[in-house]
Order: sequence, then structure tokens, then C-alpha cells
Amino acid sequence: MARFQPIYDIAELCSRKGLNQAVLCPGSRCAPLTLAFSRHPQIVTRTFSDERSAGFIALGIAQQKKSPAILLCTSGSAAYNFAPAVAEAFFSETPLIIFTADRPAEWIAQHDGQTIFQSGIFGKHVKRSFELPQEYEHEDSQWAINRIVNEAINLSFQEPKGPVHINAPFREPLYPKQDELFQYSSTIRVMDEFPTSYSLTHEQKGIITEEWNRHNHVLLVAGQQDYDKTVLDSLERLQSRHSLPLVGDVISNLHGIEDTIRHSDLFLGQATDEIKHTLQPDLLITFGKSTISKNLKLFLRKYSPKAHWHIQSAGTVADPFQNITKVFNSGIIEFFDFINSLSDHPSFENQKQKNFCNLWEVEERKATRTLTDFFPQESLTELEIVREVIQSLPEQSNLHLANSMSVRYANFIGLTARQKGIQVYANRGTSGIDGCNSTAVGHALSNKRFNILITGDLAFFYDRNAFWNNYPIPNLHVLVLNNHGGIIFKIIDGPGALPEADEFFITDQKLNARKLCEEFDFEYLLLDNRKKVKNLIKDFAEFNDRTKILEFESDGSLNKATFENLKKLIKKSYES
Ligand SMILES: Cc1ncc(C[n+]2csc(CCOP(=O)(O)OP(=O)(O)O)c2C)c(N)n1
Repeated sequence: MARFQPIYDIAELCSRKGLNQAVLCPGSRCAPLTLAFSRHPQIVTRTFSDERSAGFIALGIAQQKKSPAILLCTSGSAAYNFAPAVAEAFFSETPLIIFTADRPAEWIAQHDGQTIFQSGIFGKHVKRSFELPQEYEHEDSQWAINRIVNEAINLSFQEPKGPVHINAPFREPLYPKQDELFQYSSTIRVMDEFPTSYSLTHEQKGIITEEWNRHNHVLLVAGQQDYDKTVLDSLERLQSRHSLPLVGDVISNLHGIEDTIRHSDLFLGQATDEIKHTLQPDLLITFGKSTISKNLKLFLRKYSPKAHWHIQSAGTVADPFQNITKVFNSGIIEFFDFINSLSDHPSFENQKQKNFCNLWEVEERKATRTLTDFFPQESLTELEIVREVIQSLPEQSNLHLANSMSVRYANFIGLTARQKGIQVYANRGTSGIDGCNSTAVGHALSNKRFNILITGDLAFFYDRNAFWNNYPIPNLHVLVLNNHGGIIFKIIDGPGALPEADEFFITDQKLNARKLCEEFDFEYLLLDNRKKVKNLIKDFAEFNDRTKILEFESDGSLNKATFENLKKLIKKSYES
């Protein structure tokens, strides 16, 4: 038996548990695991030199495959560079199996190279941190390695899904001899754990039935969630039966439902108190993760419902509207189907609910109309370009939205019900600008769909190592909104008016994307005047054999002014 046989067998175990995507970062200490994964016939392995980018690429792969991705690095600071992606995976509930190779314990803090304290390095941002034994001779050690990896994988699958960390100390020599037989054991123990099922109890069903008829201003609000056709179908049934207004911003992936309220951020920011009063729910039902709209948060905090039911299968409960009264640990389809099975309100109450729903729909229609009439403006700005790109997206594509204005612009514009083939992704777990390119690259590498990323310049250049690898990604196109700084700090109240704004908040930067395109052999499209818009965006939306970058350079103040004008126009619609 090879000395590292129990380590080589980890790859076989991962494969038998259905894990077939591994992201490997270079180094020597991790060699036993690098060989184990890269030689495995069923595991797709890719290598990336920048661990920070690699972590986000693994995140994108796991999100796309809906299965944990394996992530491996060598010892030392390499492990710390995974941290931003690990935190995003934790809060976005994306499963990752992270292996960090380590020195044997006696060499930690002994002036040995590439050695830091790796045990539990990711703190609270992993579901659990495991430590492998460092000697393999005793069969109990071999049993422990198998058990720990089984347990870690099972844990990553359990709701809420998320990253798990396995620190693996390896003693030298790390490489097999030339003539050493390399194989995987044929008898590998697989330990399956069934996912906990979260169902409504008899008692909960009784409470829902009893309380349901007491409310006739019921509002549904969806947070970030993956596209799921069965959820859409269930919600459509629910809406048509009970006339429930459904608020879902762009990351809720509910745009395929015709009557979704998608512009709440626009109208709730400008509506009069009188209108807002009429929109106040008495029962609020929420599901999914975070919402983008700050105006929605402010509205629901101020116009608080009498009851607020939140539905999630498991995990820490977030209460962003500060008024949750009941948490139902259930799948959302089961919950909505149960509500669908309830008998109707008496007709008078039913009419009140219909009227309530109409009020929300009237505001939605008004905002949509104002938005349509608003374009084109005299000057070309980011909001208009985002609108044009969104309207030209290929039918079946993934739309990736970087933090911070990109995701907000897309939310203001919204996707239509006709665009139901589009799936929306954004790193809203931590809302970092550090891995937006890499996450989109991870998606593009692991699917055959068209992927379009919309990003600001800081997020784009911050994560330029996303493209520093040897894997072609012709199915990724990137729109770079280059206002030479973080325009968000101009737009939000507060920093814009300070004398420190440009240097310390907006942080002017001079780069443009042309040179990056030359370096990575991407096609570069420059949008520098209105006459080019239609043709360039048409070109941008067509996929062939090269990655395309479309850059739109513009002035931050102009973008801010346009944005303010739109808000004023919406406000005016409430004055007439
Ligand atoms: C890793 C990280 N560092 C800092 C921030 C704070 N931050 C939020 S938005 C932003 C500026 C983003 O600029 P850009 O990508 O050009 O987008 P724009 O604001 O122009 O839309 C910064 C620095 C962050 N979100 N993540």
C-alpha cells in the first residue's frame, strides 16, 4: 500500500459521493491530493494560480452544478486567500469542500516556510472545520480519514448548504517514487446521510389555517434565490387563487411570473405616505435570502405588518424588516401548496384582497410606464446601456451582476416575463466586489449556456486574475461600465458631498479594458457614442469563439444626474 493511499482514496470517495468538479491551486505540500484528484478519471480538475480567484471560480462551479465543488490549496497564506470566497459561500449557502494542505503539527511556528496557523482558519464562515490525522499507519487513522471526509461532504449538503473545511497535514516525502504504483482502493466505504426533511407539522398547519382567514392584505416578498421552475409554478397557482401581490427584485429569479412586482425599489422610494399607507400589508410572507431594494426595507420597517411569516427550511433566521412573528421550517413549495389547499376567504374578504393586489399592480404599471417613457435621454448613460443589454440578452442565458451599481441598475430595469429563460446570479452573500468576475468565470466553465456579466470598473479590475488561466471561456461576455471609480459613492447620500469623496470613497482609477483584452486575447468593443449603440449591443449579444468585453466609458456625474432625473420623474407622477 502506498504511504498516501488513504489520501489518494479521498478522491475516489468524493467521486462515489457524486462530486466531480475540483479546483486545484499549485503548491508542493498539497501534492498528494493534487495527484489524487487530477489522476481521477471521473473528476474534472482545473488549476488556477491565484487562490482568491480560484475560490470564487469554485463557488461559481458549485452554483452552476448545484453540487459541492472541491477546492484545494497548499499550506501557508494560500489558505487565507480562499477566505473571501469562503465567506460568500457561507452566506450564499453554496456547498464547497475545501482542502488546505498543512505541515505536520510539530512544524507550525518553527520558522518553516509557508506555515501559518491553519486549523479553523475560516472561523465562523464554514459550517465546520475538520482536521485529518497526520500519520496513516494505524488502521484507525485510515478509518478516521474516510469517516471525516464522508461527514464533511454530508454536512455540506445539509440545509443550509455551505462550505466545510478539511485541513490536511502531510509529512514529506510528498511525491510518489517513479515506479510507485498509483491506484485507488476498490473498497471505499461510502457513508450516506439523508437530508433532513423540513415539513409543516400538524400543529403548524392548524395555525396557518386558523390565521389565514384573518388577513385580507397579504403580501409576498421574495429574496435572492436560484431559478426554480417548480417554485414559479407553485407561486403562479397561489397568486391566481388568492390574488396575492408578489414583490420580487431581479435576484429573486421570479421575473418569469407575469404579475411580479419588479420595480418596488423605484416607486417605494418616491411614493407619497398616503400611497404607502394603502400598500401596507397586514400579513407579510417572506422567503429566499436578501433583497436589493433599500426602499422596500425602509417601507416594510415603517409600514409594519400585523403578522410576518418567514419560510425557510433551516439555518439562522435573518429579520431584515424587523418584524418576523413566525418562522416556518418548511420547503416553500410545500408551504404554498398547503395555502393553496385552504378554502377561499368569504367573498367580501376576497374582494378586499383583490383590491389590495390591484393597488400594488397599479404602482408597478405606473413605474414601468415612467421608465419606458424616460428613455432615450439626451446623454447616453450607464442605466440606458444596461437597459439595452438586458433587452438584448439571448433567450437562454445567465445574467451575472456585480456589486454595486450594476446589480442595482439591473434591478431598476428588471427582466420581463418573456425573459423566463434567463437565470440571474450575484454575489449578495457578502456583496463583495472581489470575486464577481471569477464567479462568472466559474459558471461559464461549467455550463454551455451564454453568460453575460455586467460590472463596474473597480470590481472588474480588482478581479482581473479571474481571466489568468488556460481555459477558454467564449461563452462569457462582459459589459464594463467604466466610470473610473466607484460611482455608488457618488449616488448614495453621504460620501458624495464630502471633500474626501473622490480620493477616499470614489477612488478614481485610470485603467480601461483595452489592454486587458490584448493580454487575454479577448475581443474588445468600445461603446463611445450613441450611433454605435444598436450595432455594438447586437454584436455583444452574439456568441462565437471568443470572449467579448464591451466597455462603456462615462462620467460619474452624468450618470448620477440621469438617475436623479428618473427619480424626479417618478416622484412627479405622484404629484399629478
Ligand atoms: C472586497 C470589497 N471591498 C470594498 C467594497 C466596498 N465597495 C462597494 S461598491 C465599491 C465600488 C465599486 O465600484 P465599481 O465596481 O466601479 O462599481 P460602481 O460603483 O461604479 O457601480 C466598493 C469599493 C466591497 N463591496 N467589497
